Formats: sequence, C-alpha cells, structure tokens
Amino acid sequence: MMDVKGKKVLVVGLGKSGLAAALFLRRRGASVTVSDVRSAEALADQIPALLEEGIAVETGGHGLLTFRRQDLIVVSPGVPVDTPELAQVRTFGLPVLGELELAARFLKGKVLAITGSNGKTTTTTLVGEILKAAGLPTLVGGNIGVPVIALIEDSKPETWSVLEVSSFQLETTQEFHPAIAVILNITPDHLDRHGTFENYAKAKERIFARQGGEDFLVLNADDARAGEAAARSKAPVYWFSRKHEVEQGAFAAHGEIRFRCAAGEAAETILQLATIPLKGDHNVENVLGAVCAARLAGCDAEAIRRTVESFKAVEHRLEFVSTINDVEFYNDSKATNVDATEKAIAAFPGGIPLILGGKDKNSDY
Ligand code: UMA
Repeated sequence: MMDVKGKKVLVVGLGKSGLAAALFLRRRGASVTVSDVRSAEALADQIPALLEEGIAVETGGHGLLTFRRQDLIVVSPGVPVDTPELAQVRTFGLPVLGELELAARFLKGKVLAITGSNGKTTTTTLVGEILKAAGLPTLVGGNIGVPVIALIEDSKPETWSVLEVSSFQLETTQEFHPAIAVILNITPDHLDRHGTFENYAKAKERIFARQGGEDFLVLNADDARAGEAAARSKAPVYWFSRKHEVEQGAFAAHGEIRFRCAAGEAAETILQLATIPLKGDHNVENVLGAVCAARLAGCDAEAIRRTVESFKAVEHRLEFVSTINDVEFYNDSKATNVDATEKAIAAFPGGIPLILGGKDKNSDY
C-alpha cells in the first residue's frame, strides 16, 4: 500500500472525485492542495469544508507553480491528460495518478470492473445486486457516481468491489488490476477527448493490462472490436453472445440464457430470456455480460435468476415513465452517444416520436 503521509499532493478538479480524493488524502496525513478551473463563487459550496480540513484551494485556473511544488498529482477523470500543466510536470518525472488508480492502491479485496461504451451502469448495478443476493460482501462504485476512493474505508479482504470504469478513468491507470474485467462493447464515444477511435479503444483495453492467468476477461463475442482485445489478453477469455453458442461463457439459445464453465462441458440453464424485464436486445447483452461475470465470481444460478427477474431499469436508461392518453413515455436521457441512441430506437419496433438533443463529441451521425 502507498504511503502519502507528509507528502505534498495536488488534486486536480473539484468535482465528486476530487472532493473524495482530497479528503481521503488529508485524512491519511498528506498536505493537500486542490486546483480547479471554476471560480471560487462556483465552488462556494465545497470550499469551506476543505479549508476546515486544512486543504488549500486554488480556483479560477491551474497554476503551473502550484503543480511544480508537489510530490504527487491526482487527476479527476474529467481532466484531460494532455492539460498543459500536467504535460509539463510529467517531463520532470512527477508522478501523476488518476482517482481510480489512487483508490485501487488502497482498496481491499477483489475488484470486478465493467467498462464499455454503453450498458456500463445497468450491468454494474445488476452485477452488484446479484453478488449481494448470492451472499457475497459487495460494494458498488466508480463512474456510476460514487468515486472508488469513497469505497476504501468499507472494503475488507473478502469484499468484492463492483466498479463501473470509464475510458477517462482507465486512461491514467498503471497498477489497476481487476480479478474479473468486463468489456461490454466498444463503439465511438468521447472522440473529442481521445482524438481517435483507436485511442479510445486502447484506453478501454487498459482494464485488462495488468491481468494474468489467475484472472478472467469477459468479452462480447458480437462486438466487432472484441477479437483484438482477446488477442492481447493474458487472462483467460470468457465470451458472451446473443447470437451463437460460445466455447466458454454465457449465450442465448432456445429461449434461454446458458453458461458454459469450460470448453467441452455441457452448458447450464441460468434463466429464460422471456423473463428479462428490460427492453431491447442491448439489454440482453448487458444481462449476458452480468451472468458471465457473476458466475465467474462464484454466484449460483438461482441467485442470478432471481435478481435478473426482479431487476428494474436504472434511472434515465430506457426507463418507463408513464402512459398518458395511450402513449407510453420512456426516459433515455443517458443515451449519450450515437450507438446508445440507435440501440434504444431499435428496442421500439413499432416506430416512435423521438425527442433528441445533445453534443456529437466528434462522432458520426
Ligand atoms: N476541471 C478542472 N480542469 C480541467 C477539467 C475539469 O479543474 O481541465 C474541473 C471542473 O471544473 C470540475 C471538476 O474538474 O469542477 C469535474 O471533475 P470531473 O469531470 O472528473 O467530474 P466528477 O464530478 O469528479 O465526476 C467523475 C466522472 N466524470 C467524468 O468522467 C467526466 C463521473 O462520471 C463519475 O460518476 C464520478 O467521477 C465518480 O466516479 C460521469 C460521466 O459523465 C457520470 N462519465 C463519462 C461517461 O459516463 O460517459 C465518462
């Protein structure tokens, strides 16, 4: 475990991650400064609590001198890695860690990490609920909205931390090492930050960079990019597919979701496809990914079946709102890229009036 006592640490970005990181580091005896581009007025709600803890705060921009004075820099996921001040201090050899990487160095127990362009939150929530139903000590966090740092105090050697991880978080990982890693799919998103699809896909693949033969990598056999990831994996690959049987992993066949533990073995029935309460083929993929990961974590088929059957759509994700004058309303405001929107539309074969808006993030319409 890392020792930050007496070290000068700068936390860049004062959002959820930065706030959690700053307080955590301070409590571990570091001398902490926070730097944010937002004004002191905009951060008025957060600043008093930090000052009270003895944390220094820089607002309205990042000062190069502030960066240079540190022993360690911790960056929030929303801060681009090529921010000029970060690029500068890297040339002096100053260590720069992302919030996820910092947290991973203190977290006890095993990590089950889930990434993907779409479906992360639904799958992470579902896996968390399955593990709990199976009686495993479970914590859930990450990009889903609870910084991983906030899980550390509650983690124990027997804990499973089920983490939703984003390309932004993965980009700055070094030692992050999930026992089970899941990549649900890789389709264009955040190209405004990563520049190219290739860079974005590479950031996602960092989820398994530190894995070895004792770990598991779960990949979507129906995803165009998955083969490349499999070829680079040192961990055994388990597949999931909505379209065909897989050698080892989870698949849909004859109206059922089945799981095969090892090549050549008979597949076991986990649940009936018709009992999945979520709309759309993409949600069948999310359930398949969850089944595979949960089974690899040691959950029994019964706990998986029970949890999937009673699972409710996560807020803002094809979430049924109400029926008014015979019109069904769904909230899918978390479809924040082209692929998610296409999948949502495909889930309503009857045709739909669509209310659409947002940012293209350099993706192709
Ligand atoms: N900031 C700077 N300098 C910069 C850029 C930003 O100071 O160059 C400051 C902003 O002014 C702001 C702060 O950084 O005050 C925001 O930090 P942040 O963007 O990292 O946001 P957090 O509140 O810490 O939330 C982050 C994730 N945000 C992003 O990745 C953009 C949250 O994911 C996540 O839930 C949270 O950590 C807890 O882990 C959100 C997200 O949109 C939901 N994620 C993307 C996605 O899902 O597509 C990746």
